[in-house]
Amino acid sequence: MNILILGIDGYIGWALAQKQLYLGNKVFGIDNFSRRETVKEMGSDSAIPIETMNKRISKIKEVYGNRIEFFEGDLTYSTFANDIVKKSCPDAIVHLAEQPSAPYSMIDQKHCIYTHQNNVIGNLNIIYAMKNFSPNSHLIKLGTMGEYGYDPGFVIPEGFFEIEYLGRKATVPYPKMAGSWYHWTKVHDSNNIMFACKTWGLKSTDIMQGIVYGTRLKDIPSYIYQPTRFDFDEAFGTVLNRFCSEAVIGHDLTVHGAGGQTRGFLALEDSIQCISLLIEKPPENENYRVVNQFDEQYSVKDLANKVKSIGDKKGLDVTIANTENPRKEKESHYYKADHKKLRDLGFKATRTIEEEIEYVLEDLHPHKDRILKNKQAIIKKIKWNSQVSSLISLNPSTP
Ligand code: USQ
Repeated sequence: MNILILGIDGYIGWALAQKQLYLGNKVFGIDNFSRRETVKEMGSDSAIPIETMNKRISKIKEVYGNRIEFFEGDLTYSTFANDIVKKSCPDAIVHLAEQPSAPYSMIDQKHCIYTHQNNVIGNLNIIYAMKNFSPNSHLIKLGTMGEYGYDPGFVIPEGFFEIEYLGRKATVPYPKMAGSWYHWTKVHDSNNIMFACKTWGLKSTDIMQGIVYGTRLKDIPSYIYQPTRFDFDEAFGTVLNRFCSEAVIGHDLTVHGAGGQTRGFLALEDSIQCISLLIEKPPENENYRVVNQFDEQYSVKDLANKVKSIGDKKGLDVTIANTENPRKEKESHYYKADHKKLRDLGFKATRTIEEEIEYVLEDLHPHKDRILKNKQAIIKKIKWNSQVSSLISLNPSTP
């Protein structure tokens, strides 16, 4: 199969590319390197060292020959989106090329607008490129569980649910109640994709993914596997990856408020497993399929306690600090979401979260100095309710 990975240089993209090559597929990848730039803007760097794309690709070619091709470019330019879709003749397009950070989108007006332009316009360009040049491809789009919101008060279904109103029943999309500008861009993308599937008969799986953590991929031998990036700064580090990085350098685990926020979580390995399953098994009886992609739910407090108990056993002497929550979130909330479809397709978690935390702590240990060097980037400075105005750039490149 030809797999086009948009955002191949990112945390998930680089791991997915290697898995797809390992499975025997041909990979076309694009990236504009904005993640490297925005993490630098946060005063940080990947804890695990990563190579330049040139080096990444030449090492990959030593193993897999010409089964990989890379193109640098920006999806907000429609000609680039068209060219890459024409060149790759993709069976599946995996769209990971978006600005992925909620805090980053909340910095100020400029970062909010950049996130919208990059995500919403890039996604529309891909939809149009598919319609015009590859209408039979399967678009696998990375959305987020955060599209639904976190405190709707009842169980979150997978995309659609049946309601009864004034005596009539209908199946409708579940209402979206996102909690950051970033999460809203994913809602806009979902609506646009749903409309394109309905109107033009395109085929897509919209993944509502939970929070991803971890460093490893099981199947690929370590002499072939090239590590993916691992962020811990306030914008691009997700909560469990941050807690592990904090534990390794003896920094307090930064639990927001009482840590009562609950989310669905999944290991990097399992995110790749799920996306690979979706590539293999496109939707059959529907054009627009929504899956909730996570393994288990945990509260932030549960995760901090797990990292403390595993870290302490390794002699790290982990401390937990409840800090003021910079976000607009409830202290605690009811949270339960369906996640059956991927299990029905064959998904089974590779490891327990405890095993994964142990591996992350082990993998970060040799790079402790890299985390210490950028320690100031851990501290939260971005607040949901204190936007400062700044000049708006309407240039769709990184701010
Ligand atoms: N949190 C802490 N301490 C920290 C960092 C975060 O208590 O040091 C808390 C946050 O307040 C929040 C929870 O942990 O309640 C999750 O925060 P996060 O930064 O790990 O996750 P989030 O901002 O929701 O976004 C991440 C990814 C995003 C993805 C999303 C999936 O950055 O790309 O879409 O997870 S989900 O959360 O299910 O929407």
